[in-house]
Amino acid sequence: MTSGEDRQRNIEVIGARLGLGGRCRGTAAGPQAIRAAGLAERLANGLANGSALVAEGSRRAVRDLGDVVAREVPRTPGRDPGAALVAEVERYSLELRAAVEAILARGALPCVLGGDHSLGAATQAAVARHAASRGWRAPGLVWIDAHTDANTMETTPSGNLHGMMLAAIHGLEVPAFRRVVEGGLRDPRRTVYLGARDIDDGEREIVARLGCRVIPPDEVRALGPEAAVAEAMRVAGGDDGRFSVSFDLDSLDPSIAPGVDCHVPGGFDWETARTILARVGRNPGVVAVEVVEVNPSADPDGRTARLAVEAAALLVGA
Ligand SMILES: [Mn+2]
Repeated sequence: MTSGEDRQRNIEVIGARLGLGGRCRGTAAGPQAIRAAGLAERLANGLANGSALVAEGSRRAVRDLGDVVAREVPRTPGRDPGAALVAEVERYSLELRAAVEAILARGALPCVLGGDHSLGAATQAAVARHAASRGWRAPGLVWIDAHTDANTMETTPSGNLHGMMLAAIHGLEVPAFRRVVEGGLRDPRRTVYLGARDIDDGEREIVARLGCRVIPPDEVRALGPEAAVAEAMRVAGGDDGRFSVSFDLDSLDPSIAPGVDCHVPGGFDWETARTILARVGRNPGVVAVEVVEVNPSADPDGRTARLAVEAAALLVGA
């Protein structure tokens, strides 16, 4: 990895207009809400202010590719979401995976806006597939979330696919993501969860068996955010330093970020999250960024979307 080169990567934003994997469909409008809250302006200002450090002519550009759009299909009530929904999530995920792989092939930094977290199968598989095409090992993963998203169809209490994509990406069988993760599996020993505090019993067993590192909010508070994120990046970075990062707004406390799909008390305050996000964004090993689960229907004053803007900007180093 050549850090100087990596820090000058252009940024390509892509929206995942997807809500099929969640409890409600409101997150499909997340990308538009993040843009409306000023993402382009924040990125432009952040990069302009940092440009004194960068040689003239090498300023990083930002390009917004628009959205990858899921079709509306009905969900079957109960634990099995139904064949139609599973088929659409698979079709959608393959389209998004190709789009993220194309960004990586251009040498740019993908910034994926969501959208329900099932989109992570596509983003994270794309990262590993791109790495394989370069002869690199699969990068690690820093997953900032109230949840571990590691259920399978056998363990899920809800049947919602946004809670299963990391089981698939770590090699467990989840039919909706079987094709999506082909060639794109990740090494669970390089996956670190920051902020997980709502973990189902079956998931807890899976995450422990896989060997993922879980740093719950209490441990982040005990270590301090600087030390916690340093540990997360050390484990995820492995020998080569490369990792991707996924930021679910529900990692924040619902009192400051109400506009999400699943509200879990006891989350990060903004100062803690800001410290973590800024530290990640300064690491030259970051290969892809996701900011997900913004639900505008639960965010009437737009405060969660504004935090998502700030999170995205910090994660891409702007
Ligand atoms: Mn979550």
